[in-house]
Amino acid sequence: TIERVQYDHYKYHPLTEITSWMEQMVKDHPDVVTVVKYGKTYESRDISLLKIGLNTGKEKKAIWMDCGIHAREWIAPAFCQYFVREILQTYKTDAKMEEMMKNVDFYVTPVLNIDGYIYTWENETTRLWRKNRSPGPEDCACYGTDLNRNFDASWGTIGVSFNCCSKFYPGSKAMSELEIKAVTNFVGSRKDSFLCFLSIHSYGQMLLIPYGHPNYTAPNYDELMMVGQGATEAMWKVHQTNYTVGTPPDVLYPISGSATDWARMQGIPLTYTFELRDNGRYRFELPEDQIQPTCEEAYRGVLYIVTYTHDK
Ligand code: ING
Ligand code: ZN
Repeated sequence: TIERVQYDHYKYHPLTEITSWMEQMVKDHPDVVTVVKYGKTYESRDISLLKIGLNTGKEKKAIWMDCGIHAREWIAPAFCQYFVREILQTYKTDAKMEEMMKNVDFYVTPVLNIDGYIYTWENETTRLWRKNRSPGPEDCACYGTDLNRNFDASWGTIGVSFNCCSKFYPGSKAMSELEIKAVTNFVGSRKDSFLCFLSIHSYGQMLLIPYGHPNYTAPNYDELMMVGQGATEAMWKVHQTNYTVGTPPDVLYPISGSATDWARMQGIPLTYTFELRDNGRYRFELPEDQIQPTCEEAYRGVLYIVTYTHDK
């Protein structure tokens, strides 16, 4: 008999392995998981998500999670994969998770910035690449747009640099990038079904709520803060890791054009950016022995938000 080797969730994986893992998830759970290709990257690779939920024949609500919008934040794709494994294991024995899987579809993109992610796997000199890999404007020799500055949300107004060599280059215009067109088309065309939009980054141990622009306040600011506090308390209980909740201008720096600001502006009520471990020691090169504890605590935080959203 052939014994299938277990996927090691506590290592970082190159894109080819993540892609075969996604296909394996569909084979292992054909009634619950499907792969949806919803766009192409600049280098013509497919952008795919896993749609996860129990088929009830009824119309379902939706929850969004993207990981790896920034190439070097390797813990983020690792978390998306851990999250998928956990919910697929839990719903069979846990009545609450089963209920949520009946009412909600989870749309999980393990790696959004695929070209950038592959580039960070090339060699040591490219390991800390952040942006995608589209060429800059004609008069510029540099590559890449910061995908988390390219959304149509006060685009280009704060926390960006129009030097196309900068890490924070927002692109030539809002939604100029294929990766962002893919997300905004997919989510925008079913925005009334999305209850919650989560975007996973590292590092800094923060839970960021909209808006990134200091001039705007979300209409449900109090709710976002309250649920965020609950999530960070749940995360603290796992390994006593501190996470700070707040808007980017209050706890980090002001920004424009982010995914979660765009999603909140679309009317999705609960949108959060997770900044996973660590606090600055290893930064984007979080050692593999921290993958498990980081995922365990982040899972509790996500579950807190998802449960609140579902029960509301
Ligand atoms: N940090 C985020 C960034 O895009 C952020 C911080 C995200 C601020 C979303 C506001 C909204 O700069 C990292 N590490 O990418
Ligand atoms: Zn990031």
